[in-house]
Amino acid sequence: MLRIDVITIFPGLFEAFLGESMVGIARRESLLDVGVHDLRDWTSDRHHVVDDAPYGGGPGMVMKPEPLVEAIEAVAGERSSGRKGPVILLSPQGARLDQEKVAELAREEHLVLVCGRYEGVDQRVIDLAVDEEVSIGDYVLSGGEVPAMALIEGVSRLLPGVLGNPESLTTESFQAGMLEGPQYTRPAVFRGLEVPQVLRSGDHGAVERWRAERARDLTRRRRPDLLEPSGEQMKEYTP
Ligand code: 4GX
Repeated sequence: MLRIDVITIFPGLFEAFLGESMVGIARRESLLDVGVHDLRDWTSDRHHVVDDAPYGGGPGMVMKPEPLVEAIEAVAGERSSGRKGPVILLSPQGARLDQEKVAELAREEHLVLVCGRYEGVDQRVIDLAVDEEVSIGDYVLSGGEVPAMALIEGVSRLLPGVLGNPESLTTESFQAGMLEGPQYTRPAVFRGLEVPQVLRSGDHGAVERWRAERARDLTRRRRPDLLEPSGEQMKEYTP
């Protein structure tokens, strides 16, 4: 079973998320274990302060190192001595999260997710206690909590036994690295718009070829970077 521990100053943000949908099911079926920890539990001052002004001046605040390093070491162990998996800081400075990375993380035994707020964390936290930095994309959020949830959801659905339908993963690996084409369900005609005839033909081979062509076409038009045959952006992943 995968264990994920989250360190945050907003543990309440995770409550509904962890109880609902596939993540909730995975936890209830003991395929996933998640612990959420309030960083303020590792403060020792009366006001549970976790931030301070940046050296050198400038706007905003920085997360101070003492509570964060204490929390990480309490939850993950020390970097030298026998951690069971990486400590990951969610950060715009991190390596972009993609499906290959999600699949790699799903094979770990233990993940510790550190959610930063404010302008970021004291660099010594990263130097002393963080193994990797991960970003979910080039846009600015207010904290690492939503990125942590994105990572947890991506990882959870790859855990063995989580998917109700084990075929979904096979289909996905076949479609690996491409966008999915259009999907339809009943009714066959809705407000004058028809479901493509091939999908109702019962010809499974024709359906498969049509879907492959729609996927390739859409990917070429919307995300040509995913098809680029040579170069850094072409990535293989196995769920
Ligand atoms: N993908 N943010 C983190 C504070 C912060 C800054 C630096 C650690 C280091 C984000 C993203 C993101 C905003 C979360 C700044 N913490 N994280 N936060 N995009 O924008 O991961």
